[in-house]
Amino acid sequence: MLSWLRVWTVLLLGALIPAGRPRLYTNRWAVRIPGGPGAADRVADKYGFLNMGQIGNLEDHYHFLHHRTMKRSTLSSRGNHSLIAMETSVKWVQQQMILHRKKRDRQSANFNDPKWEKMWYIHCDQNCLTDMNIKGAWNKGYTGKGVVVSILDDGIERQHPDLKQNYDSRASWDFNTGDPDPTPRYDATNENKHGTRCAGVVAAAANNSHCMVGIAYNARVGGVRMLDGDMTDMLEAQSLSLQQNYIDIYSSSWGPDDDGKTVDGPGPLAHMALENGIRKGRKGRGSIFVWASGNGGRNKDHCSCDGYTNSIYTISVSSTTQSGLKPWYLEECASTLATTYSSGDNLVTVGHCPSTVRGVLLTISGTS
Ligand SMILES: *[C@@H]1O[C@H](CO)[C@@H](O)[C@H](O)[C@H]1NC(C)=O
Ligand SMILES: *[C@@H]1O[C@H](CO)[C@@H](O)[C@H](O)[C@H]1NC(C)=O
Ligand SMILES: [Ca+2]
Ligand SMILES: [Ca+2]
Repeated sequence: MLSWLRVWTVLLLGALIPAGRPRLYTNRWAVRIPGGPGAADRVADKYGFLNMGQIGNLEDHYHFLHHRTMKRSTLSSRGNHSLIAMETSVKWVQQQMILHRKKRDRQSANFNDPKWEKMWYIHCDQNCLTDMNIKGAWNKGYTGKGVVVSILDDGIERQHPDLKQNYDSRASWDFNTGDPDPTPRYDATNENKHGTRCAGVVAAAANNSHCMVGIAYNARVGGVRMLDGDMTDMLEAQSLSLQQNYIDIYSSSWGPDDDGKTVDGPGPLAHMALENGIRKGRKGRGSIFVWASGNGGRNKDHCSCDGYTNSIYTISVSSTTQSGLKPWYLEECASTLATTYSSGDNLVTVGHCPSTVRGVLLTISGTS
C-alpha cells in the first residue's frame, strides 16, 4: 500500500511541475540584512559566504557568493551555510536560479529573400533618407497575422511562388468570368499584372528564399478579378462586399478617369455596398476600404472629384517619392488620410521577380 501511495504522490507531483527545462540553482544568494554593510559582512563571514556588495539600488539587499556550491545544480544547496536563513538579522534570503529570457529582436534578423537588400522603404540602411518604420511595427507583433486582405483589381497570380503561401481562395473571386479563380488573363502586352504586384507589396511570403518580403508578410491575401471586362455599378457592389465577414481589408487602386475633366464616383449600388460594409462588415466592426488617391497629377486632376477616394467610407492613400517629394502623378485633396512610397519609385514588388507561372502560361498561350 505504502509503495502505491508513493507512486501516486510522484505522479501527482510530476503533473504539477511544469514540463520543460529543469530548474537550475546557482551559487549566488540574495539576502536582506538591515543594519548596514558591516552587519551584512558579519553574517557572510559566519556562514562562509563572500559579500559581493549591495544589489543595484536595493537598500539592505546583498549579493552573497558561496564558493563551495556548484555554479549550476538541479538541487538547492544544503549545508551549514543554508542555515543563514535562520539567522535573526536575515530578514529574507533567496538562492538565485537560472531564468530563461529571450531576446525580443529576432525580427531584426535579416530575411533570405533576394530582393530584401533593395527594400529600402522597410529598412533604410544606406543610400536612402528614411524608411516607414515597418520593422518597428513588426517588432511589436504587427505582421499581418490574422488579417485577410483582398486586392480588387485585374486578378492575382495565386500560383506565384511568392504569393501562393499566403493566398486565400475564400478572399477571392473572378467577377469577370464568374468563377472562383482570379488568375489574370495573360496576353502579349502583359497588361494584367497590376493586381499581382499590389498583392506582393502587401503579402509576399517572407524568408522563403524567393523574391521579396510583403509589408504584412503573415497576412492572408486574395484577389477579386473585376477590372478586366465591362464594369457596372452592380459588379463594383459585388466586389466591394465579397465575403464581408471574412475579408478585413479591401484594397482598390482604381477609379474614374484621371483626365482632369471627369467628376464621378460610386453608383447607388456601390455606395450602398460601401455603407453596408462599414456598418456591418467584419462581423460588425466595419470593413476597411483602402483607396489609391489617383494618378492624374499631370492632367491637374483633383482627387476631390473622385467619389471613391473622396468617400467618408474609404481610407484614401497618396504617394511620395523616395526623396520625400510630390511625384508628378500625385493628386492633392483634403480626403487624403495617409501617404506611402509609391511604385514608380524603386519600390520592389513581385512584378520584378521571376514568376515561373507567368512564363509557363505565356508559353502555353503562345504569346511569350
Ligand atoms: C556543520 O556544523 C557542524 C556543527 O557545528 C559541524 O560539526 C560540521 O563539521 C559542519 N559541516 C560543515 C560541512 O562545515
Ligand atoms: C530566415 O531563414 C534563415 C534560414 O534560411 C534563418 O537562419 C533566419 O534566422 C531566418 N530569418 C528570420 C528573420 O526569421
Ligand atoms: Ca519572399
Ligand atoms: Ca483622379
